[in-house]
Amino acid sequence: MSKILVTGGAGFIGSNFVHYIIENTDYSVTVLDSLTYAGNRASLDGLPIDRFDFVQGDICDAPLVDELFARHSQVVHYAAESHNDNSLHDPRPFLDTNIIGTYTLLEAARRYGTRFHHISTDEVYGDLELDDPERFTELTPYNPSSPYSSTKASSDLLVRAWVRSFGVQATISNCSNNYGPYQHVEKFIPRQITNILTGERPKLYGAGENVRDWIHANDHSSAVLAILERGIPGETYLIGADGEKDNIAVVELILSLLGQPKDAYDHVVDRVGHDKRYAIDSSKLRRELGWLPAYSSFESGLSSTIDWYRDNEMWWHPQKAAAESRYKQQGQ
Ligand code: NAD
Ligand code: TDX
Repeated sequence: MSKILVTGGAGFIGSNFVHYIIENTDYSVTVLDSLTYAGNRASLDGLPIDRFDFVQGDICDAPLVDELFARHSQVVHYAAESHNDNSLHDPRPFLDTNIIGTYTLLEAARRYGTRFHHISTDEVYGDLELDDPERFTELTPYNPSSPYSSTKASSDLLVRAWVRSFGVQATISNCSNNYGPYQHVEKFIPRQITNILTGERPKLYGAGENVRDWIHANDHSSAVLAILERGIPGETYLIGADGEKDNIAVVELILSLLGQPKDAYDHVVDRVGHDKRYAIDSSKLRRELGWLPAYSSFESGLSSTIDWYRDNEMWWHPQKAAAESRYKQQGQ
C-alpha cells in the first residue's frame, strides 16, 4: 500500500485532501504540519489510525524533512502562509515558509528521487480586468501583486528550476479560490457566514466588484489526485471549475441562504493592491487527464458549506474573536 506525505495537511485544503484520499483510495497518509494559527488538528479527527499518521513539525526543518522523505515516495506540498491580508502586514513568515520551506522540501526530493506535487495558486498570474475576455492558462506570464502571491510565484519557479537542473520528478498545479468545510474564518466566505451566525454584518472590501473563480475543495482534491497519479513530471496544470462570481453576488447569496435581507452588509476599507479578477482556463487538465469537477452548482456547494459552519461552531468559534480583532484594527 502506497504512502503519501502531505505537508500542511491540518490546514483548509490539505485537510480536505487527506479526508478525500482516505475515503476514495487505498493510500496511507502522513501529515507534516507545524500547526500555525491556521492549522487545526481537529480537522483531522476520526481518521483511521492504521492509515493515518500526524507529525507536528516545520517544513524548514531539514533533518525532520529528510527523515520523512526517506520513508515516503510521494509528497503533496500544501503547507504555506496563505492569507493575502496577513502578508500585507507582516510578510516575513511568507518568505520563510513559502520560499525556504519549499526549497527545503525540494532538496530532500532531489536526494531521495521523490515524486513531488507542488500546490500553488492562480494569483501568481496577477489579475485580469473585469471585462477582459481572456482567462489564465499555463502559458500566462507570472505577474504577482502581493507579498503572498510573490512568494508563491517564487516557490513555483524554484520547483521548475529543480526539475530542469536536478531532474526532480515534480508537477505543479495552480488552482483558483477554494470554498468548503475547515476553512479558517479569516477568509472571505467563512468570515461572512460566521459573522451572520454571530450577529455581525458581512464586510465587503471596497465596492465589492472584484471577481473570484470559486471551486469546491473536493474538486481541487480530485484534480490533485489525478495529477499525482497521471500527470507528467515537469508539467504545470491549472485547476478551475468555471465558477466566476463577484464578491457582492457571493455575499448576497450567503445572506439569502441564511434568511437575511440581501443588502444587510457593510462596505469597509479596501485591500491595498486588491486584485480585480481571477479566472482559470482548465482545458489542459480536462483534456489530458480527463478531470471534471463534481460540484456543478455553486449555490448547493455553498449551502452545504453554510450547514457545516452551523453544525461545527466548536471548530471555528475559538478562532473568531482574534480574527475579527485583527480586521477591526485595519478598519475592515
Ligand atoms: P491554510 O492557511 O488553511 O493552511 C496552511 C497549513 O500549512 C496550516 O495547517 C499551517 O499550520 C501549515 N503550515 C504553515 N507554515 C508551515 C510550516 N512552516 N511548516 C509546516 N506547516 C506549516 O491554507 P490553505 O488555504 O489550505 O492553502 C493550502 C495551499 O493551497 C497553499 O499552498 C495555498 O497557497 C494553496 N492555494 C490556496 C487556495 C485557497 O483558495 N485557499 C487556492 C489556491 C491555492
Ligand atoms: O472580509 C472580507 N471581505 C472581502 O470583500 C475578506 C476576508 C475578503 N474580501 C474579498 C477579497 C477578495 O476579493 O473577498 C475576496 C476573497 O478574499 P480571500 O478569501 O482573502 O481570498 P483571496 O485573497 O482571493 O485569496 C484566496 O485565493 C487564492 C486564498 O486566500 C489564497 O490562499 C489563494 O491563493
